[in-house]
Parts: sequence; structure tokens; C-alpha cells
Amino acid sequence: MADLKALSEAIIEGDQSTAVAVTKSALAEGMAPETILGEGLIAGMNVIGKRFKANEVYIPEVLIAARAMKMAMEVLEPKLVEAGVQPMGKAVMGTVQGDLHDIGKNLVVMMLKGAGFEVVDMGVDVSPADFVARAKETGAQVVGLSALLTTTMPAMEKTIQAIRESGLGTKVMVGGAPVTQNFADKIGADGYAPDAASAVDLAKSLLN
Ligand code: B1M
Repeated sequence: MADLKALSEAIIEGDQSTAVAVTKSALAEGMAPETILGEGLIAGMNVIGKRFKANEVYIPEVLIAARAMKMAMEVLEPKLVEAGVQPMGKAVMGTVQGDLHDIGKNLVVMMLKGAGFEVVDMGVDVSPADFVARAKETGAQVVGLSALLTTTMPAMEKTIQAIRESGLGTKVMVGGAPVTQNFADKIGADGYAPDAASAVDLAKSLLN
């Protein structure tokens, strides 16, 4: 019987080969893909998220865990699609126009995926119009904006205005080193998260 505890441990340790091997053997034994996802992969990423929030692990460990999760997800994803498993929610994420920093944004994307979200990663330097178009096209419930420069923070406000003017009901969350709760309130964001683990909690709360 495939050991889902070993699978979540492999994610926590960033052990790609064990993560892939246990995922494959669990599928071969006929285990439900959503059980493997929830009790193995997401359970492991949740531990990493909590440890990251508590400063018990740092960015490299999160990146290594996320890579192991990605490898196992490549095996699992087609089976989840076959089984018709719905993602927890859909999110569109990107770094705002004029800003090329993506390390923090990538972490948020990985943690959201780890929590069971379907995420469209738009990359960096994303215009307000492109955010609106992609949110419309995908029906995302949440749009996440990242900015690392004080000079690109106004692009967050412009993006939120464009989303509101489009009439989409999409919730908008913001983050990045210079962003604060005060700023988020001022520009009319639905939420602000100081780090990637909090961004997952926030995105979940915005779905309700
Ligand atoms: Co840039 N850079 N940089 N840089 N860079 C900073 C941000 C800076 C603070 C350095 C400094 O001067 N001390 C400074 C900004 C100053 C300011 O605006 N106040 C700066 C500058 C000035 C610039 C350039 C203008 C330099 C130049 O060319 N003269 C230029 C701008 C280019 C552009 O964007 N148009 C530039 C370029 C670059 C590189 C390309 C070289 C590189 C980026 C590489 C890349 O991202 N692929 C780079 C880097 C690496 C940095 C530093 C060193 C590190 C940033 C980082 O990745 N942090 C940074 C200095 C520093 O922070 N020590 C600096 C790690 C990352 C995990 O943290 O992104 O904050 P962070 O993400 C966190 C949270 O903020 C949060 O979760 C993450 C994980 O916990 N979070 C969210 C992030 N997004 C979120 C979204 C959410 C929720 C949470 O919801 C949607």
C-alpha cells in the first residue's frame, strides 16, 4: 500500500524521485488521485507553508519542495483531469506593469498550486488590460498582483481600476516587499498578504 505520509515527507524534504515514485505506485494501486493530492502533496506543502511563515524554513527549501510537488503533479494531473476533480479555485497571478521582479510572485504561484488552486501565471510586466483580459477568459475568482518597486506600485492601483471598470466580480489581492495593508486599503484591493503562505490563506478566504 502506497504510503501517503512518505509522499508528504518527500514533498517537505524536496525529494523529487521519492515524490514521483510514491505518486506512481499509489496510482498503480488504484488510489483516488484526489486522495493522493490532498493527503500526500497538499499535506506536505501545507507543512512547508506553515514552517515558512514561522521562519523555520527559508526560500530555498520552499523552492525545492515546490519543485518536488511540480514533478509529482506532472504524473497526477492527467488522472485528476480524467477523474473530473475540480480545483479549489482559479487565480490569475502576475507582476504589474514596469516591474520585472518575479521571485516572490513565483513563490506565491507555487504555494497556491500546492494548496490546490489552478493558477494562470502571467509572468512579469503585465499591463492592466492583459490582467483584465486573462481574468475574463479564465473566469478566475482571484487576481494576484505583485510589485517590488515603489515606482510600480501605482500600476497596482491602475490594474484594480481596470478590473473594477470591466465589471468583473474578481477579487484582487496584492503583495510584494514595498506593499502594505494601508496601501492595499487605499487602492481598493480586496486583500494584502505579506508572504506567500499568507497569500494562500488570503486567497482561500477571498473565495468565500
Ligand atoms: Co531589484 N530592486 N531592481 N532586481 N531587487 C529591489 C526590489 C530593491 C529593494 C533593491 C534595493 O535597492 N535595495 C530596489 C527597489 C527599491 C524601491 O523601489 N524602493 C530594486 C531596484 C531599484 C531595481 C532596479 C530598478 C535596479 C536598476 O536597474 N537600477 C531594477 C528594476 C527592474 C524592473 O523591475 N523594471 C531591478 C532589477 C532586479 C533584478 C532583475 C536584477 C533582480 C530581479 C530578478 C527576478 O526577480 N527574477 C532584482 C532583485 C533580485 C532584487 C532584490 C535583491 C531581491 C528581490 C527578491 O526576489 N526578494 C531586491 C532587494 C531585496 O529585497 N533585498 C531588489 C525575495 C522575494 C522572495 O521576496 O519578492 O518580497 P518578495 O516576495 C515575498 C513577499 O513580498 C510576498 O511573498 C514573497 C515570499 O514571501 N509577495 C506577495 C510577493 N508578491 C506577492 C503577491 C501577493 C502576496 C504576497 O499577492 C498577490
